[in-house]
Amino acid sequence: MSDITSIEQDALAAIAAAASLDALDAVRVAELGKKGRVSGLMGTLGAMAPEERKEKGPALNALKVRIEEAVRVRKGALEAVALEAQLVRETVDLTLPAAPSAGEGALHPVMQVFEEIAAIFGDMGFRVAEGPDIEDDWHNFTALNFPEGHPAREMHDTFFLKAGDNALPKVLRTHTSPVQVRTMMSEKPPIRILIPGRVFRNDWDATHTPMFHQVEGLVIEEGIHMGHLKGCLVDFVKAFFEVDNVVARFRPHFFPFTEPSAEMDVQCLRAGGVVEVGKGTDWLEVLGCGMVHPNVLRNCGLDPAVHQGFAFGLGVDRLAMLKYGMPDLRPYFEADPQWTRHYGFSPWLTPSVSGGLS
Ligand code: 2NM
Repeated sequence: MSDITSIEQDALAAIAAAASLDALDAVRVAELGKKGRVSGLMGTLGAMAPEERKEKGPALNALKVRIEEAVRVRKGALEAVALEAQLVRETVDLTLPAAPSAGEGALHPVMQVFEEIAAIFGDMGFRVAEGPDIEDDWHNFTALNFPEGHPAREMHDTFFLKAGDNALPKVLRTHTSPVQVRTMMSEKPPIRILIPGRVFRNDWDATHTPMFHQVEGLVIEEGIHMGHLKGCLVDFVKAFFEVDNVVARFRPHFFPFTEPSAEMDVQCLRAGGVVEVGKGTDWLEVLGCGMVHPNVLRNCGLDPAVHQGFAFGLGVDRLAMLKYGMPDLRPYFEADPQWTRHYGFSPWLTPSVSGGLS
């Protein structure tokens, strides 16, 4: 019996002292392994008298079970410690500044202006909607009240895609308005959406690129009128140019999809190639707008006697040029890192009306 007691005390002390999983396994092998001490005692059972075996057999078995259990508990504790150490070792400090090599990227001014405009209209309850770059003729023109064969379709310098067999011809969208059409057809008013996106027109000179960026907006509700349009857009230019005293004027214009239609100018000062809004006596054209044409409402399944709306559209590339003093449009699409470093924005700073736009 004293063998059993001393082996047990010994083994439990060694198990408690094992500082690693390897050390613990060595103890386990020394006690319970084929050549271990407990196994050695088990081997002596065969030579014992039956009465002695009856007594020692169960006692030895119980010893084996207790040592096994002690090993299992110690193993769990050592594994927990190892896991804790690994978690500490592999911690990533998200508050550390990015490595210098990661600082090279910058947000393109067009993306910055997209974010600024979305922040302003987001505060007014608009949500962003998007749609495909490749559109069909119906969503890009017909639904928007461009008559078949009307010169306005050519005015847009449309890129027409080859029609497949039995397919209607597709176009690269010339404006983001087909997204408004899709939204009016799939959702019920009230609708307040802002549509940023790429648009395509076959035009290429110092101030035009065949791909450029637009933001359009649409509000559809009962009882919407020109007063809502005016209030909304004047608030927008104040927030966008970060000035309180903007003088705006609405010049009559023509768009097939709105009636009446207008272009909005803001008063500005032009000096030394820079434009300052809120000063001076010059005028700067900012956007096009109007009340959604009854034909467009009908084409989209709405009843003009019930629902009215206003819409607007602006060119983001040009507005970015004006706001951030970039003299030329062409470097926008040349991916020159020196230009991007100079004119780009930190991707970590999200524009907001309350926290500051730029
Ligand atoms: C502009 C100017 C004026 C416009 C109209 C619509 C729709 F779908 F509601 F008819 N979407 N966008 C619109 C109106 C766009 O861009 C210069």
